Amino acid sequence: MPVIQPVPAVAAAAEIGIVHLGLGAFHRAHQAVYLQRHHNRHGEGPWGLCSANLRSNRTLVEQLCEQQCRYSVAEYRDREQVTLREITVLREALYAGDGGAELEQLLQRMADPQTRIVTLTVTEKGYCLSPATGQLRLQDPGVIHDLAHPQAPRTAPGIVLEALRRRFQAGIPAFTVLCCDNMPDNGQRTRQAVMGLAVKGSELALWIGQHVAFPGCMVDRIVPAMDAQAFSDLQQLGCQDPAAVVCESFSQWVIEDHFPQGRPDWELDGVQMVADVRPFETMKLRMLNGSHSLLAYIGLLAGHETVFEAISDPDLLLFIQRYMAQEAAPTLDMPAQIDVTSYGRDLCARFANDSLQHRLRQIAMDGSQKLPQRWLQGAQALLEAGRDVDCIALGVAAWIHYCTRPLPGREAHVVDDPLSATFADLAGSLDGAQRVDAFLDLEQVFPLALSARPAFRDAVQRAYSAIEQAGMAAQLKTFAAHN
Ligand code: CS2
Repeated sequence: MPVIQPVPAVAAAAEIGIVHLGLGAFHRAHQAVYLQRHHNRHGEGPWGLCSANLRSNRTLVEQLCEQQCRYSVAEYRDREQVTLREITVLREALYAGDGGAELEQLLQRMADPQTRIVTLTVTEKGYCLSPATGQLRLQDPGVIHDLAHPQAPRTAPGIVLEALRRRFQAGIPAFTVLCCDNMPDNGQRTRQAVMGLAVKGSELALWIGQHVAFPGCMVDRIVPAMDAQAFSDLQQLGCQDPAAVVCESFSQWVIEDHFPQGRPDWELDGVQMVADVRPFETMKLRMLNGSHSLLAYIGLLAGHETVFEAISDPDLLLFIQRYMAQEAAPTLDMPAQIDVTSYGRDLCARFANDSLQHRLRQIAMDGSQKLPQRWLQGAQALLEAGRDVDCIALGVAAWIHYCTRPLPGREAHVVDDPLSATFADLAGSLDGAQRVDAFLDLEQVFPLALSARPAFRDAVQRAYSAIEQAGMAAQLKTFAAHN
């Protein structure tokens, strides 16, 4: 039976102090829940939330507006134990996708002196950076547009820059920018994207350099995309909310404590406020997200659909355990109180939560944007230390198969990735070892320092042809036999 969390009567009005870009399921089930806890303690206060979708899902914004921005979050510990929360801290939902008046409303909200923090979950590709190097991609159509029309921006960094320009010109103190996407050094990357769009050496650029804080943070909660099954499960619980989200009960947020304009006292709501977030971020990216991406490509090639199914495959479980112990953990440098082995054990238990339909295809999306921080930076460190990268090599080979060949036993599938046209070209003109070579030469994805290493190239080539010849399931058995 669900436990329904009552909303305290004080939780009525709050001034909007935080504007969020990217009103997806993750934001609704993570940041908004932390802010709700804060709101439940304080009631009225300066930290109400305004969240905006920049491009997709206008319908969700309309639904939220119809229901006074209230919605439900169902947190599943397992099939039996679920907590249903009502979120009321969202004060305003906006859609800026059509530019014009709607974008103007968002920019005004961001430029309002009450707004002191701007947070973002716009996915890795939303920052228009090269995933391998972190440099702004000057050939990106959104970047070209925003450089030419900075006051009518389309990209997330362009919107942040224009809002900051308005504050600068009006003499309003800057807001703090908090990136909540799964990127390495995500605060610095966001800074790089915003500064990359500003005119170099301009007064605005200097002001941003001096006054805008871009703390980094690590966010963690498994939030599958909503589907018919999830909505029907919610109906069983008596919840008919079209804006509802489902997620696991686990949640973690580690934030670099650098908010010159103030912040909610998040540490009282379970947030870890730290001086340096990078070890936590790297651990999460390589252990959790790295395993997720392995489960996605390898699992899909082995015939699985969901994370639960994939981790229930004993050979794949062994493979993931080996990856964590031999290819992720050795690359981490954690504070003494963090036990990486038990962190890994807990992750496997979270992946085995059978009440979530977490589709491998959801994770497989945008691989070109995800692989550098999840696998490749770690692979480079391993090779430099003279260690093997067999698990990562199998992952890369599986990714190339996934991007270029139909999945066994299924209809041709759509590869959802900003580089999908490039993948299709490579698949159309090259085969076997040449195809693998061409993928490894994609500089946006593979840093030169890694792709130039024969040991890495050979390991991926071997894994690619082994999958081609024997199939993924057999390949996993070989791994299991050598464990
Ligand atoms: C997943 C993440 O879709 C993905 O790529 O790896 O969304 C993952 O579920 C979250 O980072 C968990 O915190």
